Amino acid sequence: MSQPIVYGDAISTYVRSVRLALEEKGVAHTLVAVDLVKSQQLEKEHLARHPWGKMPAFEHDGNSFYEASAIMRYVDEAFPGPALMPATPVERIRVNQVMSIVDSYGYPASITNIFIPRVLVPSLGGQTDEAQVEAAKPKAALFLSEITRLLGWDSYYGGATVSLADLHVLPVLAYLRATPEGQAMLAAAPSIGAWMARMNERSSVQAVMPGA
Ligand SMILES: N[C@@H](CCC(=O)N[C@@H](CS)C(=O)NCC(=O)O)C(=O)O
Repeated sequence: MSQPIVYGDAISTYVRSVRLALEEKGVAHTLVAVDLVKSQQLEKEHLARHPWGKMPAFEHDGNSFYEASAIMRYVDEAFPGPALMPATPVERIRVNQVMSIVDSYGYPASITNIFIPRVLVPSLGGQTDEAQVEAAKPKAALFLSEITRLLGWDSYYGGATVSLADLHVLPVLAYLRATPEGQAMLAAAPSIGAWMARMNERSSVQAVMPGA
């Protein structure tokens, strides 16, 4: 089997989730840089890999794919190493549900509408759209309350072991926590704080998200 290639920027949450899955499986991979800040995802070369102009794109054994959740499931199924999906249907639906919540609600609220305007835009010399952030706060709070409820008292979304859902949620929460709004929300979610601390000890997280 050839070494997989991830096309994207190391700062992207979705690129991070895919790379976390590869690290958890112990799969060496190549990261080909596509600069998010320079909008290289919209250049012709990357649009050939991902016609929607997003990252990551992924190549393995002559096949090309995009969509982070699909790539993560492929990584889990195509490579040996610890299973990143639990065994039973009721455990698996929780993992799938959490991944879908991230894609449909968590990322737009936390990253598109809070982290980017609050942190990224000012770091590039722009101004935060306060109305955009304000409008997203209830949705980010609902995201947090739902992922808190779904984790319950378990160590991971996979139950006793780490799962694709854990790897999908973490990069989003790490950026949400980097905003004052997210910090306030997370201060009221101690079980998620403990889960984040547990996740941050993993070598995969230290490799992919250093200093997160
Ligand atoms: N549905 C895509 C979403 C990927 C996505 O939104 N990636 C962000 C970076 S974290 C991106 O490419 N943003 C660039 C843009 O929106 O122009 C997936 O699951 O892979």
